[in-house]
Amino acid sequence: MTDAATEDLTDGFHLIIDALKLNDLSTIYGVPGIPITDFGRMAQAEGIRVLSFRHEQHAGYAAAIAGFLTKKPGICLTVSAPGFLNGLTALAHATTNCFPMILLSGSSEREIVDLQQGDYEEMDQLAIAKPLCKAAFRVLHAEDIGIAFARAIRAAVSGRPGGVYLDLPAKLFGQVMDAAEGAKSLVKVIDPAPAQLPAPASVNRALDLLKSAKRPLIILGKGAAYAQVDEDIRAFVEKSGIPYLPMSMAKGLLPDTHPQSAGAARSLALKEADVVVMVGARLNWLLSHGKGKSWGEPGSKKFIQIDIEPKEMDSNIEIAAPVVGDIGSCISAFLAGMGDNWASPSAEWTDAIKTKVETNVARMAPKLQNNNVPMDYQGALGAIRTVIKENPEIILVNEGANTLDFARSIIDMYKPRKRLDVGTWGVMGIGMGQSIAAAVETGHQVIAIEGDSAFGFSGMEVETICRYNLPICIVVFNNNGIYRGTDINSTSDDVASTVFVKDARYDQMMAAFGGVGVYVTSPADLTVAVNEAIALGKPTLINAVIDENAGTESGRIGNLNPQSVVKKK
Ligand code: ADP
Ligand code: TPW
Ligand code: MG
Repeated sequence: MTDAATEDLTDGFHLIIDALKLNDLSTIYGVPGIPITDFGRMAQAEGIRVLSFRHEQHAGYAAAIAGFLTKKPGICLTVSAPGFLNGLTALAHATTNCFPMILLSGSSEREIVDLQQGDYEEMDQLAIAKPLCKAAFRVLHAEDIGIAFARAIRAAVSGRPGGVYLDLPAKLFGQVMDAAEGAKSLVKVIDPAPAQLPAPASVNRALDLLKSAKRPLIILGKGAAYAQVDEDIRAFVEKSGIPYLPMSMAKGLLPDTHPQSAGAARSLALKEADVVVMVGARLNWLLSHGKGKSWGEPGSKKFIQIDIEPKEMDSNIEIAAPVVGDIGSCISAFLAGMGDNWASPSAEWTDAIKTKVETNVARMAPKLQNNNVPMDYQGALGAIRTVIKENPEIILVNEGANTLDFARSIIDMYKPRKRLDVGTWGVMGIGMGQSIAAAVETGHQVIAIEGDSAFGFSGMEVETICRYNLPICIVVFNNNGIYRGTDINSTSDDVASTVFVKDARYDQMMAAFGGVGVYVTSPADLTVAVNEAIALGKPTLINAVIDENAGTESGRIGNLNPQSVVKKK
């Protein structure tokens, strides 16, 4: 029992803390205020790590990525109405990305909210959260706190993981109950994410199809990284002899330098494959919905899909062999079913991919070694690529447009769950939240490679990073704007809408809070600065000056911009 007012009594505050602790949820990311300020203090006093942010959205992104990294729901804590709304973007992001997260939010008095009588921060938060998450609950009575947390935890991590909202009205915190009864009301969730075994017939169907393939391909997605069955995934890929493509956050599940990686021959692999095995990856926009030019001739391929969510099957195109279950169970069933004499694909196919990989890697190599001033993306990222190669434990956080696309293809990852980025939505603003949670949850050094625009979305959290003295090195790729710093507006005195203050000194923001700020203009100096940051393990921001002509509009996805038929002035 915790330290309540009297020995025999407990209250909502303490029951919530006890429910979290009982379920090994030991970190809260949030912003304090009415009605949760004292709750944060008490949680801290009871041994929960309470990390205060400067804005709820970033606390939410931290909780979401903590969920991805740990397979336990990341906890975000917000105040009512405006704080809740600030946290909601991250809750929706967690749900979209299949990351387990619980948004705990204080709320105003039910009676006043429901009669719309204008309470302090009045809002019907439960109704607003519902469409944006997997499940949403409200607790009105202290004796229901145990069950409410059990339901929230189970909803977040079982099946397809996602975001859960738990509404905590102000009155709940102070509700008193008998301490022994309270303790009994708590639930330690047993087997929160039960194994979901695939039907044997579905595995056989998939393996028969795979056996018949002439040009098979495996695509690993962030669901495969989330599953934390790294050895089995590796065994499956290696035993099959099939080339594989990692989606962005699945990079490093096998080292990007693995001989079966088709990463540098992506276009060829997608176009020519005849059977594709999707492992924890959706056929959404990131894979052109499984159709279109990048996938070669229409009808030229069949799909095997491993996913825990049955409704994912046939979402965009027909899935010839759906395998529904958790990835650990599915992959071990595949391994068992493949036996010891599985025939690798023909050398004709694997050599074609290998040759393409080698050609593309060789073509890129000299560009990555250039020492141009001002820097281009290849020179700057070539420098960081080497640092990551020498320090594969480092977690890389990455956002921006060109900064994202170039870093994803240039920087090899060597270990699972080391690359964290904008995810399914391509959202800007995840940078500092993800960096903070990555450092807090793993204790590893973090390097955040940030477009100057991307960084701005969460830049104030450098104070949070300094306050907790976290080993985070932010590298701002400063090209004076969104995509490029060169746009001109010739119709008024306002600068073009994609252009920022030229030569801004982001490094001074870090220095303002006691961290290390560095200004670099060459790849050689960038290498020195990043290595010094790692050696020091202190908050560092490197302002890396990038040629403002270097990028392209929207990076690699410029084709998604709608076109006007009206001629530009
Ligand atoms: P990516 O963006 O890397 O392509 P997605 O987020 O689109 O990956 O897809 C991840 C998929 O993985 C989701 O469809 C989700 O249901 C699935 N998934 C997540 N965790 C598991 C798991 N443990 N077992 C099986 N499937 C999972
Ligand atoms: C929440 C739209 C996509 S990429 C980007 C924006 C604003 C910034 C690109 O510039 P940056 O990178 O970061 O300087 P670089 O290297 O190309 O110059 N709001 C949200 N999410 C998205 N995706 C946007 C806006 C966007
Ligand atoms: Mg930029």
